[in-house]
Amino acid sequence: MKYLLKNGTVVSGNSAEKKDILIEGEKIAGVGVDLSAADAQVLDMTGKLLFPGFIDAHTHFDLEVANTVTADDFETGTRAAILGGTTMVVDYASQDKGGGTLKEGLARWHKKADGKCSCDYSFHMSIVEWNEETEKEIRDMIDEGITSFKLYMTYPAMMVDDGDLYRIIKALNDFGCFAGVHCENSGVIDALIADAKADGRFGPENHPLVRPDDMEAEAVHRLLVIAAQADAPVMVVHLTNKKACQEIQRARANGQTVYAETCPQYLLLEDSVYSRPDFEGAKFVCAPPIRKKEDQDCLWEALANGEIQTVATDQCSFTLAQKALGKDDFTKIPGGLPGVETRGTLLYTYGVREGRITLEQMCRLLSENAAKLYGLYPRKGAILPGSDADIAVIDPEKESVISAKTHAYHTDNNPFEGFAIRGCIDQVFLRGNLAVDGGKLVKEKLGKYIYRGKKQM
Ligand code: DUC
Ligand code: ZN
Repeated sequence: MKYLLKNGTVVSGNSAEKKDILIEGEKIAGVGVDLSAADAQVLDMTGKLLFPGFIDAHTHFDLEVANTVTADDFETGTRAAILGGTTMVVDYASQDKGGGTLKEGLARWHKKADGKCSCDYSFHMSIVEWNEETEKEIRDMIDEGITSFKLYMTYPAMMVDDGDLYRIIKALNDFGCFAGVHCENSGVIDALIADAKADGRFGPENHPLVRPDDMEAEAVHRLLVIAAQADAPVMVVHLTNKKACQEIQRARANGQTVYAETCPQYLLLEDSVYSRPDFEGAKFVCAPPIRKKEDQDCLWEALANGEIQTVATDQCSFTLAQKALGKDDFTKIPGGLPGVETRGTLLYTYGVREGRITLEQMCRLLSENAAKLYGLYPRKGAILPGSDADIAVIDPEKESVISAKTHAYHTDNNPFEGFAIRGCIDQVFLRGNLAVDGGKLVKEKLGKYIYRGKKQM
């Protein structure tokens, strides 16, 4: 199939210009002014914004959390993703503690995802145990197209100690790979939870109190000191607050390579959500927790000045019935929020429209930088001849309001309920296939597993 997209504003990381795009089969065949192709279907894109398909490099579909499984699996989750302009997700596969291998973890995640995805997909590999065998498996993972890894400094079933953090970060760098790290201080969180329970405090309003910004910043600091010792780059995932940002600034000032990711919930929601009546605060329980206005301001500034490289979602959805597992004890509330469907339109509405970031920065944050970090550029993350024809089309004139009544997730609540959206996803091309048209999913399950190379930034 050939498409000629005429007169849209084509956005890249450094320009937003009126151009035509010619799509042939799965690829972009040409980008320029006044293109023509006799046999192509012509689509008028006047007034529309055309971005390289968004990449969400932080999702959790079909994941067991707190004795339940996320409401969205790869089928429903990637449907929501592509409706939101996301043409590729990088989910987290995981090794099992107690002798599990990386290969077993990868096979398990392929089983969850293969044949079910409506957008392209890959995995990061979570390393939860480190030994000689695991180290040997890094090479196997690279052969399988996995070049990024995840490490946890909290969650007993996942976390590695500081010594292994050092060893793993160093070994990954020797292979030209790196890890994204969940930074929170596990021991202090446990102690604060014990204090809350001893005081008889069991409601969701306690969630942010037991996972304070200082303890995230402390973990970021420790990670970065360890990374300096290993002389290796590292990424801080789901960065939430000002003090943690300052730790990253400090490390960079010392010459370290540090990448950072944040998520829309940390840019747009405040910690007062945890005190909403009738257990509504449970909807927002995620780790790290949602912070304060001054933290939001700091994160927006860091997006605008390039200190944060990507906005992902940490998509991890649960129904209200699942959240109610923690009705009598907030520590039993499964942690996570949905987000893949609204990341692009929220960033456009509250970032670009409100003058906090430019269209070009939005492109870098949602697509280009993730493609470069995760070894996909310029196949993904770019609208260039030879790139996959993954294109997210925004109609800036269309408006909507986010609601659980109309969203595509397999869940009955949305953390951004009631948020006005100005600029909706109109069309989405996935490798040359028109998968979303007029905001509706018209082609499902076209997603392919994508083998990734090494980082390019
Ligand atoms: N945080 C969550 O809230 N859910 C899943 C994983 C994570 O890090
Ligand atoms: Zn996560």
